[in-house]
Amino acid sequence: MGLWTRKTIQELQESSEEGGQKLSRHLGAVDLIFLGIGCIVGAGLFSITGIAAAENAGPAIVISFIIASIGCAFAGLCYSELAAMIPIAGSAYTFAYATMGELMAWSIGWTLILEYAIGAAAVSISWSAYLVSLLQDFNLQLPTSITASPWQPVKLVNGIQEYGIINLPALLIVVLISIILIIGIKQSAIANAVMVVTKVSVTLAFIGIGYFYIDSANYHPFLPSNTGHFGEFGWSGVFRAAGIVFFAYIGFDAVSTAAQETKNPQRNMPIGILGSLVICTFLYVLFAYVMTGLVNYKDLNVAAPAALAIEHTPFHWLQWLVKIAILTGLTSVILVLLLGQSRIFYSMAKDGLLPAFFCEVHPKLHTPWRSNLILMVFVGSFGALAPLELVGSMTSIGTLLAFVMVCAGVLVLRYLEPNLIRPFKTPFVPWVPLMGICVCLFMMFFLGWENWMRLFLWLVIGLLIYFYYGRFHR
Ligand code: ALA
Repeated sequence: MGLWTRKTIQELQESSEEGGQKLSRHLGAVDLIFLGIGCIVGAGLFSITGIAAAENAGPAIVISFIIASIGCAFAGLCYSELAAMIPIAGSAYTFAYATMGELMAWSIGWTLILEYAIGAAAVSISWSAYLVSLLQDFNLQLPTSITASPWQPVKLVNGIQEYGIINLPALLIVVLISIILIIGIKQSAIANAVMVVTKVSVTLAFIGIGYFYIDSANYHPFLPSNTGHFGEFGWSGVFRAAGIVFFAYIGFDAVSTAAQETKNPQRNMPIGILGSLVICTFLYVLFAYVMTGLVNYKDLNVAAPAALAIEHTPFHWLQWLVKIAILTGLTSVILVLLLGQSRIFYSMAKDGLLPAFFCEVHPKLHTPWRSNLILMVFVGSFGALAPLELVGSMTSIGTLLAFVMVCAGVLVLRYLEPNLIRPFKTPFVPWVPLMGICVCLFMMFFLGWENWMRLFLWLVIGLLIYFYYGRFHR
């Protein structure tokens, strides 16, 4: 047993079906596309787009969305190959165990915390902003001190900037969802479909209505010139914004965790992963185009920019409907991210890399309740105290690293086990995985050194835990 010990695909399949818990294959391609969109459309579109347009790219944010989608398409093809071949919940962590060994699997599992847990915190901050904005429509004004982080500037109506003390609504939604997860929730395909239809309808309505009120003056300049600082407008800004709005695409990889429950994963996994990506790319580009056409990009640095954009149409009454739909959509994303995180912790604890209480299932509720409680405290604290930009960028850089490893995993496994049956093959290997690695690294590079430092620190903490704990308990 060494750092590079790999689990064979057969071992992974056997351990996933231990105890006779075999999941039934009932999901089809359309279900997977709904699942994908359910996890994907959220804070990235409804909040982060505005911030990235205001600070990095201007209206050229639409180009950033296209660049991010290209990286995701390459990674999506690699996810499809591994998910069809290793159809087990655990996502990139499990793939890494099969391809690059224990140390890499641990590192990826550790990195996935940035994607799922920190990602959930980011979405909770966006949720809070939309709640505050909705309450304002009903003349209920919550003070900034309890609705924003101490590091998040909030622009008041009179133009004054204020900082908060704690973001209570963000904390509240994390607590509520954690309680639901502990009690046990069976997310039916129908409930998910309803939320997706609501979210997509609102997005389409925003695009359809907003299009007619675009002020073309807002597109000049389309690509504002660089301020002299790397990543602030100009092309470096467009690329940095691509790394930031990459957040909006996160979630298509969560489709791969449903591989075990999918009929004919060989055909349906790629359709689910890539189909949801294509639909979201289409929606995102149009949404960003309309948003930056309605509001001058300089004014979009608010946490609820879609609401601000609607104020620029005569349909003010639509605002609260749109906000309720966005709140529902964001709730589903937080739920799926927290659920996914507890599943990944569960797999890691089962392998002994994390303490056993992470996979302890409540005898009556049948949920990993301790894991959910710990996550509630961790994610809740980030939601309550961190600014959206910080957690959003950390989520993006962590997820990009996981995608790089998944692309590399395809190459490694093709080399080590060329004869394995691959129900779905990534086309043009090695080029597609290599392009995936390059585009994701490229976006990571533009996220700036502060985020690299945070990622580095995070990995160092992870390695310390592995060398002082995981290695002895696996
Ligand atoms: N893609 C998800 C969102 O934007 C995480 O909220």
